[in-house]
Amino acid sequence: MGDSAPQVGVIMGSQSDWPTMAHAVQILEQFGIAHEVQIVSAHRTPDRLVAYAKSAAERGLQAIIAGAGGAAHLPGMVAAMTRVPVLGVPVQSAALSGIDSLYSIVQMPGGVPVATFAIGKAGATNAGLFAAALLANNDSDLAQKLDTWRAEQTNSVAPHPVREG
Ligand code: RP5
Repeated sequence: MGDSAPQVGVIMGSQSDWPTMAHAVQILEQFGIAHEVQIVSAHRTPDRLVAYAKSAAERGLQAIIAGAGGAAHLPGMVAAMTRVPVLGVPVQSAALSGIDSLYSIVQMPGGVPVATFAIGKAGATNAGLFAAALLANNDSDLAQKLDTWRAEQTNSVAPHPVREG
Protein backbone atom coordinates (compact mmCIF):
# COMPACT_ATOMS: atom_id res chain seq x y z
CA MET A 1 0.00 0.00 0.00
CA GLY A 2 3.07 2.27 0.34
CA ASP A 3 3.75 5.46 2.28
CA SER A 4 2.28 7.95 -0.18
CA ALA A 5 -1.28 9.22 0.13
CA PRO A 6 -3.72 6.72 -1.35
CA GLN A 7 -5.04 7.54 -4.81
CA VAL A 8 -7.51 4.66 -4.85
CA GLY A 9 -9.67 3.35 -2.06
CA VAL A 10 -10.72 -0.29 -2.05
CA ILE A 11 -13.62 -1.00 0.26
CA MET A 12 -15.75 -4.06 0.83
CA GLY A 13 -18.78 -4.89 2.89
CA SER A 14 -17.31 -7.83 4.75
CA GLN A 15 -14.19 -9.87 5.34
CA SER A 16 -15.93 -12.53 3.25
CA ASP A 17 -15.57 -10.23 0.21
CA TRP A 18 -11.77 -10.22 0.44
CA PRO A 19 -11.06 -13.24 -1.81
CA THR A 20 -12.84 -11.37 -4.60
CA MET A 21 -11.57 -7.88 -3.88
CA ALA A 22 -8.00 -9.15 -3.55
CA HIS A 23 -7.95 -9.30 -7.34
CA ALA A 24 -8.50 -5.53 -7.57
CA VAL A 25 -5.81 -4.94 -4.96
CA GLN A 26 -3.40 -7.21 -6.84
CA ILE A 27 -3.77 -5.05 -9.94
CA LEU A 28 -3.17 -1.83 -8.00
CA GLU A 29 -0.07 -3.34 -6.41
CA GLN A 30 1.17 -4.55 -9.78
CA PHE A 31 0.98 -1.01 -11.17
CA GLY A 32 2.40 0.61 -8.06
CA ILE A 33 -0.73 2.65 -7.40
CA ALA A 34 -0.98 3.99 -3.85
CA HIS A 35 -4.14 2.59 -2.30
CA GLU A 36 -5.91 1.76 0.93
CA VAL A 37 -8.07 -1.23 1.78
CA GLN A 38 -10.88 -1.16 4.34
CA ILE A 39 -14.02 -2.98 5.39
CA VAL A 40 -16.96 -0.59 5.21
CA SER A 41 -20.43 -2.07 5.51
CA ALA A 42 -23.53 -0.16 4.45
CA HIS A 43 -25.60 -2.10 6.96
CA ARG A 44 -23.29 -3.07 9.81
CA THR A 45 -21.08 0.05 9.95
CA PRO A 46 -23.20 2.86 8.49
CA ASP A 47 -21.34 5.60 10.40
CA ARG A 48 -18.04 4.33 9.01
CA LEU A 49 -19.54 4.47 5.53
CA VAL A 50 -20.62 8.09 5.94
CA ALA A 51 -17.24 9.15 7.30
CA TYR A 52 -15.40 7.34 4.52
CA ALA A 53 -17.51 8.71 1.69
CA LYS A 54 -17.62 12.28 2.97
CA SER A 55 -13.84 12.47 3.45
CA ALA A 56 -12.88 10.71 0.20
CA ALA A 57 -12.50 13.78 -2.03
CA GLU A 58 -10.63 15.92 0.47
CA ARG A 59 -8.27 13.01 1.20
CA GLY A 60 -7.34 12.97 -2.48
CA LEU A 61 -8.89 9.69 -3.55
CA GLN A 62 -9.37 9.63 -7.32
CA ALA A 63 -11.43 6.45 -7.46
CA ILE A 64 -13.17 4.15 -5.02
CA ILE A 65 -13.54 0.47 -5.81
CA ALA A 66 -16.43 -0.81 -3.73
CA GLY A 67 -17.32 -4.50 -3.58
CA ALA A 68 -20.32 -6.02 -1.86
CA GLY A 69 -22.62 -8.98 -2.14
CA GLY A 70 -26.30 -9.73 -1.66
CA ALA A 71 -28.18 -6.54 -0.80
CA ALA A 72 -25.15 -4.67 -2.07
CA HIS A 73 -25.89 -1.08 -1.13
CA LEU A 74 -22.29 -0.07 -0.42
CA PRO A 75 -21.26 1.34 -3.83
CA GLY A 76 -24.48 3.27 -4.30
CA MET A 77 -24.49 4.75 -0.83
CA VAL A 78 -20.87 5.84 -1.20
CA ALA A 79 -21.64 7.37 -4.60
CA ALA A 80 -24.52 9.28 -3.00
CA MET A 81 -22.06 11.06 -0.72
CA THR A 82 -19.02 11.78 -2.89
CA ARG A 83 -18.17 12.99 -6.37
CA VAL A 84 -15.16 10.64 -6.45
CA PRO A 85 -15.88 8.01 -9.15
CA VAL A 86 -17.20 4.78 -7.63
CA LEU A 87 -16.45 1.47 -9.34
CA GLY A 88 -18.85 -1.19 -8.10
CA VAL A 89 -17.93 -4.86 -7.93
CA PRO A 90 -20.77 -7.35 -7.39
CA VAL A 91 -19.48 -10.14 -5.17
CA GLN A 92 -20.79 -13.62 -5.97
CA SER A 93 -23.31 -14.43 -3.26
CA ALA A 94 -24.12 -17.92 -2.00
CA ALA A 95 -27.87 -17.76 -2.37
CA LEU A 96 -28.25 -16.13 -5.79
CA SER A 97 -24.76 -16.41 -7.34
CA GLY A 98 -24.29 -12.65 -7.41
CA ILE A 99 -27.31 -11.76 -9.52
CA ASP A 100 -28.66 -10.01 -6.44
CA SER A 101 -25.35 -8.16 -5.98
CA LEU A 102 -25.28 -7.14 -9.64
CA TYR A 103 -28.82 -5.82 -9.70
CA SER A 104 -28.31 -4.00 -6.39
CA ILE A 105 -25.26 -2.19 -7.76
CA VAL A 106 -26.18 -1.59 -11.39
CA GLN A 107 -29.70 -0.26 -11.01
CA MET A 108 -28.81 3.21 -9.72
CA PRO A 109 -31.26 6.05 -10.24
CA GLY A 110 -30.28 8.70 -12.77
CA GLY A 111 -28.04 11.29 -11.15
CA VAL A 112 -26.04 9.00 -8.88
CA PRO A 113 -23.64 7.00 -11.09
CA VAL A 114 -21.82 3.82 -10.14
CA ALA A 115 -19.67 2.17 -12.80
CA THR A 116 -20.66 -1.47 -12.44
CA PHE A 117 -18.37 -4.37 -13.29
CA ALA A 118 -18.84 -8.10 -13.78
CA ILE A 119 -19.68 -10.44 -10.92
CA GLY A 120 -16.70 -11.78 -9.01
CA LYS A 121 -13.02 -12.09 -9.95
CA ALA A 122 -13.30 -10.66 -13.47
CA GLY A 123 -15.15 -7.64 -12.16
CA ALA A 124 -12.63 -6.99 -9.40
CA THR A 125 -9.71 -7.37 -11.82
CA ASN A 126 -11.32 -5.02 -14.31
CA ALA A 127 -12.19 -2.48 -11.63
CA GLY A 128 -8.50 -2.38 -10.74
CA LEU A 129 -7.55 -1.98 -14.39
CA PHE A 130 -10.20 0.70 -14.88
CA ALA A 131 -8.91 2.67 -11.92
CA ALA A 132 -5.41 2.40 -13.41
CA ALA A 133 -6.75 3.68 -16.73
CA LEU A 134 -8.41 6.65 -15.03
CA LEU A 135 -5.18 7.61 -13.31
CA ALA A 136 -3.16 7.01 -16.49
CA ASN A 137 -4.93 9.95 -18.12
CA ASN A 138 -2.76 12.23 -15.99
CA ASP A 139 0.26 10.01 -15.37
CA SER A 140 2.47 9.17 -18.37
CA ASP A 141 4.55 6.58 -16.48
CA LEU A 142 1.41 4.71 -15.50
CA ALA A 143 0.08 5.02 -19.05
CA GLN A 144 3.25 3.37 -20.34
CA LYS A 145 2.93 0.55 -17.79
CA LEU A 146 -0.69 -0.01 -18.79
CA ASP A 147 0.18 -0.09 -22.50
CA THR A 148 2.93 -2.63 -21.79
CA TRP A 149 0.60 -4.77 -19.67
CA ARG A 150 -1.99 -4.79 -22.43
CA ALA A 151 0.58 -5.69 -25.09
CA GLU A 152 1.86 -8.57 -22.93
CA GLN A 153 -1.67 -9.85 -22.47
CA THR A 154 -2.19 -9.79 -26.23
CA ASN A 155 1.10 -11.56 -26.86
CA SER A 156 0.24 -14.26 -24.31
CA VAL A 157 -2.72 -15.52 -26.32
CA ALA A 158 -1.73 -18.56 -28.39
CA PRO A 159 -2.98 -18.62 -31.99
CA HIS A 160 -4.26 -22.18 -31.67
CA PRO A 161 -5.69 -24.18 -28.77
CA VAL A 162 -3.82 -27.05 -27.16
CA ARG A 163 -5.90 -30.11 -27.97
CA GLU A 164 -6.37 -31.81 -24.63
CA GLY A 165 -7.80 -35.27 -24.02
C1 RP5 B 1 -22.57 -7.89 2.31
O1 RP5 B 1 -23.12 -9.08 2.76
C2 RP5 B 1 -21.11 -8.14 2.14
O2 RP5 B 1 -20.61 -7.34 1.13
C3 RP5 B 1 -21.02 -9.61 1.83
O3 RP5 B 1 -20.82 -9.83 0.44
C4 RP5 B 1 -22.37 -10.14 2.25
C5 RP5 B 1 -22.27 -11.24 3.27
O4 RP5 B 1 -21.51 -10.77 4.36
P1 RP5 B 1 -21.08 -11.75 5.54
O5 RP5 B 1 -22.34 -12.28 6.15
O6 RP5 B 1 -20.26 -12.86 4.90
O7 RP5 B 1 -20.25 -10.93 6.48
O8 RP5 B 1 -22.77 -6.86 3.20
